[in-house]
Amino acid sequence: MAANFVDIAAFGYDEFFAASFRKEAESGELPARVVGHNRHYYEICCEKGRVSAKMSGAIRYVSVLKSELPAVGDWVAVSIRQDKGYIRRVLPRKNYFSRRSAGGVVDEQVIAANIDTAFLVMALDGNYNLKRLQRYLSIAAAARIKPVILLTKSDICENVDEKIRQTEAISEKVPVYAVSSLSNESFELVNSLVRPRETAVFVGSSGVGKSTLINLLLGEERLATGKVSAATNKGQHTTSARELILLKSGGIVIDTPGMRELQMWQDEELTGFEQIEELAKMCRFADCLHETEPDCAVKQAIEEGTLSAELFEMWKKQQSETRELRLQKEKSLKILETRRAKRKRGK
Ligand SMILES: Nc1nc2c(ncn2[C@@H]2O[C@H](COP(=O)(O)OP(=O)(O)OP(=O)(O)O)[C@@H](O)[C@H]2O)c(=O)[nH]1
Ligand SMILES: [Mg+2]
Ligand SMILES: [Zn+2]
Repeated sequence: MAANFVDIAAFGYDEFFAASFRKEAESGELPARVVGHNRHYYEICCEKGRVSAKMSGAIRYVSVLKSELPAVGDWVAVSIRQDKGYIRRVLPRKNYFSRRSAGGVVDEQVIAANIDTAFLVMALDGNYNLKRLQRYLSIAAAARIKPVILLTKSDICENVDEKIRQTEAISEKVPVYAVSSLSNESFELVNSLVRPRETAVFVGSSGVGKSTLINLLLGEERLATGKVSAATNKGQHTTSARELILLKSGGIVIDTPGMRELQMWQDEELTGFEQIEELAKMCRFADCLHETEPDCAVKQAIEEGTLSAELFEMWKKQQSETRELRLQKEKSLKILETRRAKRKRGK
């Protein structure tokens, strides 16, 4: 354990977390931020430095949902004994980026907690896919996290401006930037988007250049970066765990492993479809499904070419996925609540 005193405010500790820490603090406990974890240990930073920590039995016992366990970016209360940390409690989160994790029971997996900016990273090669981006935008909106779209590998794309326009067309007011890890301007740009004591998470498919960008910000090859096999365009994930890193500029970034599939968990909110919502107000029927109803303003706009048919298809797909997810979630929560009740009764 590093002996020097660390100022945890540099990691983003503020009055919001301090207030909830004080409320239940027991003697000997310290506030700490989770900066990494693997199967067995968490890595945390507290005023005493960086420490390996384990979850206390109590947390494991009371946590029924995966999302109740500590995640990277969380503030936690720890007690430290012989240079080892024990995480006693997860402090309430300001927000978190999560996805649905499949298994026996549908559960929620927290990707990163307490985030100011989510960089939605998509490469300007075969990875470019507006449907996927739409999904990331919906997750960020539902989580109340400010998104910024980074289109990477601009150096190998021939129609960057066109791609920016297409992206802006589905993302409304969200800023869109094309970047290349080879360019100094991109460094300046991304660096300016991560302000001191603010936390930015990088999310996106494997191989889009998340770790390469973070290395650029760090000014060193600290994170491993990888090659995507051109033959399959699959490659293996280079980054295997989430990690929180303090930049020299004072900003805080979280690297995440590429996600193959991303499904929403938090209260679904469809964004980027404002145009459709506006049009729907002008349909003859308030509950118009925009299918075969007469005087449907949405269908009419598609015919007139003022609404993109593609955007409408995306909206329909997300609507039905949202409905299905809501049902599955209700079912899973019931199972999990039963489990929680049984534990409380000591079974
Ligand atoms: N041409 C070009 N290649 C890039 C750029 N950024 C990253 N790459 C390459 O893309 C590959 C993948 O980069 P990574 O940074 O490992 O991607 P990642 O998003 O961290 O991937 P995972 O860790 O698997 O999620 C590497 O071979 C990089 O050199 C870029 O701006 N331009
Ligand atoms: Mg990586
Ligand atoms: Zn309609």
